[in-house]
Amino acid sequence: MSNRTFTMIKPDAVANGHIGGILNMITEAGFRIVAMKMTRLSGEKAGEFYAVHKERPFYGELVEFMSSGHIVAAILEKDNAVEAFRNLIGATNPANAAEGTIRKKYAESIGRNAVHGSDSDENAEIEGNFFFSGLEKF
Ligand code: DAT
Ligand code: MG
Repeated sequence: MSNRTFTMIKPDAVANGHIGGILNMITEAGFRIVAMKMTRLSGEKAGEFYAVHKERPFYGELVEFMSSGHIVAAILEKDNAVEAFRNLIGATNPANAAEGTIRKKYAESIGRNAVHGSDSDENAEIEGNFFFSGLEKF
């Protein structure tokens, strides 16, 4: 088990002014921010990032949404980071997200759900490398 994961604050949460609130929940939960940047994905880049979902019915909507505005990408560090961060963000659908989770507090819907969190150590590495060079993540 690795001690790093990757997150994005999604366009809905950025547009609604929740960057500060979400970063506060992340640091209060004991994660160290290793690397962070605010940027915007083109449709092509969003499609590449979510390529694993390309056969799913919501793929087009997902790519359009994720390229609709700015995002904040970050690499986070904590013991058992992937699982600990998935617990902090809560269920994909905010209607099912537990009290105290980021999605319970900030997500608008299953599609506009405020944050991304990697689902495995392997994907955390791949996704972190998608946004950050080696020099940016020490
Ligand atoms: P998660 O982000 O919790 O890992 P996922 O990997 O299954 O969820 O899906 C990636 C994103 O795709 C998710 O955060 C929001 C969107 N999505 C998933 N299921 C959806 C659905 N049924 N309708 C619309 N968007 C959906
Ligand atoms: Mg996922």
